[in-house]
Amino acid sequence: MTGERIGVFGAGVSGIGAAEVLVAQGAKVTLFDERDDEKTRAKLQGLGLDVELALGKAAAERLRTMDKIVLSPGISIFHPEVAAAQAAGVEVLSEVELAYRLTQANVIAITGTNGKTTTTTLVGEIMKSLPVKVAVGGNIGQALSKEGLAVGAGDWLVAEISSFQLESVSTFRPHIAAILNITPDHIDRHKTLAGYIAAKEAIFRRQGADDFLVLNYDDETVRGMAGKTAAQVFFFSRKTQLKTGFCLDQGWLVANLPAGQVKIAPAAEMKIIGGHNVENALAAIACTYLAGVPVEAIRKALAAFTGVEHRIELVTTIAGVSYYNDSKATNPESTVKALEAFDGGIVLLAGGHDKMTDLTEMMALVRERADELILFGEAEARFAAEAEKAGVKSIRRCGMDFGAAVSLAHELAKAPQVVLLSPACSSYDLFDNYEQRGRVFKDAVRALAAQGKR
Ligand code: UMA
Repeated sequence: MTGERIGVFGAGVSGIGAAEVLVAQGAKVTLFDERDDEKTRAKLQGLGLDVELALGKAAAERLRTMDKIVLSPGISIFHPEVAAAQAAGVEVLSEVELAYRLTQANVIAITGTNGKTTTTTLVGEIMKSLPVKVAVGGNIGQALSKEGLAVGAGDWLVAEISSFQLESVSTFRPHIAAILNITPDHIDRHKTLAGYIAAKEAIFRRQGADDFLVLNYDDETVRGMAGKTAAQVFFFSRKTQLKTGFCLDQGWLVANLPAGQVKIAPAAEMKIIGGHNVENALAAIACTYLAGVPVEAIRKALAAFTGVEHRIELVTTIAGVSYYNDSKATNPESTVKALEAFDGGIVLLAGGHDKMTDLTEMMALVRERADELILFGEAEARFAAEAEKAGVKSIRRCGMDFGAAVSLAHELAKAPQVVLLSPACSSYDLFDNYEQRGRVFKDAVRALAAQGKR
């Protein structure tokens, strides 16, 4: 791309990463963003990148004068200026396609509606036991093009891939791809469920007989993709004993292969909990086993993995009570997932900025699985009323005092109960973001642990 005029559209994480990489390759880069305000301008100028800035709605018209456009995931291929440029013969590629064209490393790519980040992180952790370099990036929050240049031939690039990023790929061919599950999502962007599925399928569209495709046998849509690929398919299943594939057998995560069974790890050794995490672990095991990681190394990395920060993350155990940080749960659906991960005995911390969501399903599960519901933040009154309506046993309110809520949970919880922060609300009433809320929770829990009161 040396000397080419490349327009990078979107000056977020993805676009800034792509611009950096392209400048280093000797391209003439114009960085487009439809936002044009002082803050954006100052931020972009402060990066010190050797790029031309084209900010504002009108500037986007110049996209059609570029040789190529690298598209950030948040921008649709149906964007009028992108469509116009394409019609004018300009090649449009996603930032993931750019990453693939530039990297020398072997690629493992993971997609699905849910569980992508946990599985990608776990795959990265397991791959790090190999004596080569491993980089992790993509939808997980790092520009894949930058990560892809940090690793070389014989190394591995582990990529979390969203449907957005698969919209404009043309040569992308991961050596190992995994599809975890598909439920309707991002329909506003892809127009139909079929459009969303078609975007996801681009992850394996160019794979060949030397490549591997890992599919969830328990998900009918995903299972059906086996008939659409040239790659070698390996299924994983939490629910079915597969003749060939990765599944559970008498408490062990196993690989049933033509040559016989390989026992990988006892499920009880896993620190990440819940049925969905068994699926994530099986997918990660399949990817890494196929990449050649020795069984002992997979077992060790899996046993050490405490999950992704802020997603049912085990913080510590105090006097037999385990504390989990699920601050990423900013809606009731996510909190339902967390509640389902435990059989019962939950001391639940919930509340925050009220998004006026429907709490019916969540509160029914709170009644079933939580011994205590401790509420905080702006949503407290509505949550308390809904909980009462659902027949939740014990409801306590701490107002705007998050610290008091954590202390109360600590006071009330007795082993084998667990304390779970899974707010079902956004954090903006008391915190900058959910990450800060999670960190404040973890600090408070660790301070209580250090006091050694119980
Ligand atoms: N912009 C325009 N015009 C538009 C839309 C956006 O100019 O029509 C500009 C915005 O003003 C902004 C920039 O584009 O400055 C933002 O680009 P972006 O939305 O692609 O965001 P990035 O910061 O580049 O982050 C993206 C992914 N975001 C999305 O897919 C929406 C991140 O995934 C990803 O981690 C990052 O690249 C690095 O690869 C986030 C996400 O929400 C986590 N993903 C979705 C999901 O998981 O459901 C798919």
